[in-house]
Amino acid sequence: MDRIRAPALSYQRKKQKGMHSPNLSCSYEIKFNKLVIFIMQRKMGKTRRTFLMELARRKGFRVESELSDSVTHIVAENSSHLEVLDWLRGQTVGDSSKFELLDISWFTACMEAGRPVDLEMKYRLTEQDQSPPLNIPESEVPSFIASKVSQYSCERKTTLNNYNKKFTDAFEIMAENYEFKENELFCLEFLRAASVLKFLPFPITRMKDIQGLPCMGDRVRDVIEEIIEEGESSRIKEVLNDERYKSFKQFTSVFGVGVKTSEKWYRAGLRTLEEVKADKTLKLSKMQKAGLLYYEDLVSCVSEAEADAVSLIVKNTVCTFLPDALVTITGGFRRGKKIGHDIDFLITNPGPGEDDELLHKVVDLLKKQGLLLYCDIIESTFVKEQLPSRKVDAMDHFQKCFAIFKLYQSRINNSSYNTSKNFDMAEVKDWKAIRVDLVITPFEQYAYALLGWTGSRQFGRDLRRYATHERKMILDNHALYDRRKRIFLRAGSEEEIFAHLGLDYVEPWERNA
Ligand code: DCT
Ligand code: MG
Repeated sequence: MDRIRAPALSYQRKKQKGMHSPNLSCSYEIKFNKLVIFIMQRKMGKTRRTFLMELARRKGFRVESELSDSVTHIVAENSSHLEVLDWLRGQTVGDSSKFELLDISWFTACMEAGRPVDLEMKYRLTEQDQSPPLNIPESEVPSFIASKVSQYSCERKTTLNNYNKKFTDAFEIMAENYEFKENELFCLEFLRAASVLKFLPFPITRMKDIQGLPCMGDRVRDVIEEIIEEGESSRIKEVLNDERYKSFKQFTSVFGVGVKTSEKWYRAGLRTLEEVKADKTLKLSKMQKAGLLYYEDLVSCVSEAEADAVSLIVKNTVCTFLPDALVTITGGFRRGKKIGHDIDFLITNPGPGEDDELLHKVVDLLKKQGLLLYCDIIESTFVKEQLPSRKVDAMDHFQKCFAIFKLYQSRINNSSYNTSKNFDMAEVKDWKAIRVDLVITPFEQYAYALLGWTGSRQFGRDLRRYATHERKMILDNHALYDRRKRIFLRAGSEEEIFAHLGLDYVEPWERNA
């Protein structure tokens, strides 16, 4: 028997190679007369449907392009029993109960077997399909109904417990590749899909598991399908082997290097960081020079113990000048992550009056103590009463400092730092370079700044998108503006901001979207 791959996969391969759709005028001998198949285009797309129909005909099945009373088996993909019945109600056929309603997995099994396979329960679309897939942990079942999953991550509670890492890692590689190509739309498509799968309370093992979920476009589904069927994705492998991706990945891992600089270096013929370092004609910014100088330390992750140690230094230094100041760790560490690429701090003064010089004083003292390897202070560009920014990824207007701290091992709790005098200290590097962001915010904007800087990035993007599209409001890291009432909505806490938006409160550790 000519064993074939699952049809979806062959379809993908053809699509990758840019092959044309098969010639439908060919006629094939019908081997299985007892059944007449109709494949629903809904949630499948025309090209895939055409391909599957052709495949089945080639295998000797009778497949109708139009739904008629002669059809016996209806095949649907990513559709529930209820959705198929709804669709059938709109068609001009007699009694719809005469059709066998089947999931695409039945069709796939037939194609693999080269003959019609039994209509086992697992292939049938039944009313029970409205309930979640069988592999969901019992305790999670009541809270999970795919069609109720919001397209906005701010309406989902996403902890760090990711059951679908192999898919979300793949999506993040796809997204990164599109980011390098400055294709924002496709990049966001994969980031949103990754965010939905991070929320799922079970690992997906079959296409049916993503049925009804938002943000599962064709490109995303193709990757999922391949990983389910083959354990890995050929697209991801292609990206990981792509010369441009590999170079951009290296370049953008340097502090101060973004897509624009990477593009410039790549166009200049540079491919690796060694080549960048060796090229004396390149004009590097101060930030990029520091990024290259401390590269090894900066690419190694920051641990929680290191974050605590830096936090102590920052708090002590700030309090020397403003004893009542509030210093808060934000970013991934506030969301409960155990490691990060940097440490983000928000600094605010709840007392009366502001000290515009605070950040400069803090930085000067840290420098004097030999604790700063690099710093770049950006002054505030905030203008009172200006409308929040509509740009989803725009930088905010706070005064801030992008720094590299010199963290001595001796300051880290439980460090394995060896204080023995037996070896020559001059030979040993007893510190680590650590990326730190210090952000100064006026107290009345603190709640908005905290919400924005806690992230995750995707959570923040969706909050802003939700505010714009669902509430006619504009949200950024400084304020929330109600466009209908034409007023700014004040908030003293994150809870109040969620309430203004009409959203249930989401705890920081549930924002890992
Ligand atoms: N953020 C922001 N404006 C910026 C930069 C960041 O509002 N100009 C938000 C988005 C997420 C949060 O601040 C922290 O940013 P990162 O440090 O980049 O992300 P992270 O979640 O802390 O992740 P990591 O662990 O990699 O640092
Ligand atoms: Mg961070």
